[in-house]
Amino acid sequence: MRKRVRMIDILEEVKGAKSIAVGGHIRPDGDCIGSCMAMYLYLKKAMPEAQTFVYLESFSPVFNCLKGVDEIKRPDGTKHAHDVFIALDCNGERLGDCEPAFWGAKKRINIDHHITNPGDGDVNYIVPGASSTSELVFDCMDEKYIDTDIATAIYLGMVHDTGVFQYSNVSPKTLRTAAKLIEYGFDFSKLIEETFYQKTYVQNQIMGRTILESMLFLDKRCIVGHLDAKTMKFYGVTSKDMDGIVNQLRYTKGVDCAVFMYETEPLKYKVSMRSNGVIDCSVIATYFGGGGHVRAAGCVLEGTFHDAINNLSRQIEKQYND
Ligand SMILES: [Mn+2]
Repeated sequence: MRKRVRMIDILEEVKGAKSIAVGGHIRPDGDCIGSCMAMYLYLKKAMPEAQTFVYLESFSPVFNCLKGVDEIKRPDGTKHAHDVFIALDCNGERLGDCEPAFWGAKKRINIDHHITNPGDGDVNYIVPGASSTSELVFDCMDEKYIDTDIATAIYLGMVHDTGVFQYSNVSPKTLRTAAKLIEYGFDFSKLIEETFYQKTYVQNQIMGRTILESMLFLDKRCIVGHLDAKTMKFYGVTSKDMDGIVNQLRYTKGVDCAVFMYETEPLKYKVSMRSNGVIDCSVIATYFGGGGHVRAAGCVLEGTFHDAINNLSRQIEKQYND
C-alpha cells in the first residue's frame, strides 16, 4: 500500500511571499530541470507580484529547449533570505551551493519522490512511489495557470525519470497526467528524441567503448562498466556525456544489476546502479553514503576501480544471500 501523503497547493503555500527561490540537486538531470523550470514558470505566471528565481548548476545543452533556461541563476553558496525556498527532486543536503539559501529562507518547501529523502522542509510533499518530481509538481499546480511551456517542462521531467514511461515507477496516474499534458500541444516526439535518445558521436563512442570493456560478475548476474579519467580526457567527455550508459548495460540479457562508474578525480569514482528489482540499489547506495531508488541509485566510492567493484560486489552478494 502506498502511504498517503497530503497533496499541497503551492500557491496556498507561497501566499504573500515577495521573493521565492526554486532549486534542485547537484548535477541536475531531466526530472530536476523539468520540475524546477515548470515550477519557476508557473510561479512567475501565477504570482506576478512576487520575485521568483530558479537556481541550477550547469547541465546538458539538450535541455536548453525549455522556456526560461536563460534566466537560470547559478547557485553561489550565499545565504540570501528568500521568503520561500522550494527544493525539488532532493532534500537540503543535495542542493550543493544552494543549500545555504535553502536553510536561510523563511519558509522551506520540499517536493520529491526519492525514498531516501526524510523531508527537509517546513512543508513536505514526498511521495516515494511517484514516477518523478515533475509528476508531483503537477499535483501542486492549479491547472488554470498551466500553459504549453509549463506542460513541456513537466512532461520532459516525467519522460526522463521513467525512461519514456517504461520503468515500474509509472502508474495509471502518471499516464493520466501525461495525457493531460500532451493536450497542451507540444511536439513530444521531438522532445523525447532530442533530449532522451539522441547522442553526439563522441557520446556513442564512449558508450560503445564502456560496453566493449564491461565485465560480468557474481555468476553473470551483474555487469560493470567503467571509465577512467584518462579515457574521458582522450574523448573530451564530461559527466554530462555519460547518460544512458548504465541503462544500456542493464539491458544485457540475464543481468539483474548494472554498475557504471567513472573517475571524477584520482581514486574517486561516481557510481550509478540500475536493477530489474531483484537487487535493491538504494540499499547499496545508501550503505556507501549515496541514495536513490530500488531500481536506480548512485553513490561515490574512493579507492581503485578494483576496490570499488569488490566493495560493491560484497554488498550486492549480501542481497542474493538474504
Ligand atoms: Mn527525479
